[in-house]
Amino acid sequence: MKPSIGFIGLGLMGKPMSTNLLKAGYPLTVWNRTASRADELVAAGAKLAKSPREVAEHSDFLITIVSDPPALEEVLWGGADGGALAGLKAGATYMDSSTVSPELARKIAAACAKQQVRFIDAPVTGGDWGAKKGELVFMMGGDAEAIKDAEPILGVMGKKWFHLGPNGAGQTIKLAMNAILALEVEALAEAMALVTSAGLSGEKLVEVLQSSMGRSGLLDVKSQNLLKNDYTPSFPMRLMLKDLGLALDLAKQLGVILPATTAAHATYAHVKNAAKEDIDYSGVMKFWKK
Ligand code: NA7
Repeated sequence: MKPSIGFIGLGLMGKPMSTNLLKAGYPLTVWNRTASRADELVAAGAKLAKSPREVAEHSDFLITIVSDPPALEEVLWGGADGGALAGLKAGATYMDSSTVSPELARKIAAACAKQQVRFIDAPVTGGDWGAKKGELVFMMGGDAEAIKDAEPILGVMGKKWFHLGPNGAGQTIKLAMNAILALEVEALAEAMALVTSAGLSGEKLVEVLQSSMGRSGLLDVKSQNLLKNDYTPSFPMRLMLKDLGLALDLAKQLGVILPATTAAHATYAHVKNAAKEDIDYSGVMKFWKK
């Protein structure tokens, strides 16, 4: 029999991930702060819980994917009934796919160990597009056996997973990865500002880029946003800014200087603070558009 899955956080990423689990036949209990986001899943057969703790009580395997560290702490330890961790049974597995600090991942791991719960930090990459297609990539920290046992569930939501070390390792690699993505897109926006200011078209720059060693899957996708001035969120800028902040916090703890990430953080923060709506992080191009 398939294990019962609990899912907390039905945002841009969580909704398609949980939908895929339901389609694959897993008994699913869900909770989201804004309850209406669960409507379609409930109509398709998921159970709606009244609190994160109630989700955990019904789960052999719990998954969370919420915005940031404060949101995750609220879900795990907050609320009138004490939060999700208090509801987890001994022998259960808990996997967090939010992007948070490695420090928080280790704090959760310690709390889970006291309850004989196996904890995996497993942030993802692939955007909402990868989530919908079940083609996410998981970066994982934790116990090898827990990860091995999770493979059938991972296979429903993703196409690849990497066991990177003990708890916190998944989050560390994810923060480094996102720093690269933010810097790549910021570099493209900067170069586009340069060529268009010189009277040349951005299309020409992209055409050359795509025939060069500088091309990348990411830039192939994001260059189209920049050319069309369309910043509909796939990975929202507010979350990329959060990740750059987490990467810089980690760098500070480790005594590593990240000059390019520091500069990119300031540019993204400037655009995010001026933006009136939720935009994709490729909207960093707005820095150069009045
Ligand atoms: P979204 O689409 O912004 O979704 C965020 C989710 O987190 C959504 O379900 C929110 O509930 C939930 N949330 C936010 N704050 C809280 C608090 N305080 N308590 C409970 N739940 C909360 O983000 P994505 O799905 O794109 O990304 C999720 C994570 O994956 C994030 O860490 C990324 O960096 C990677 P709401 O529906 O707003 O009530």
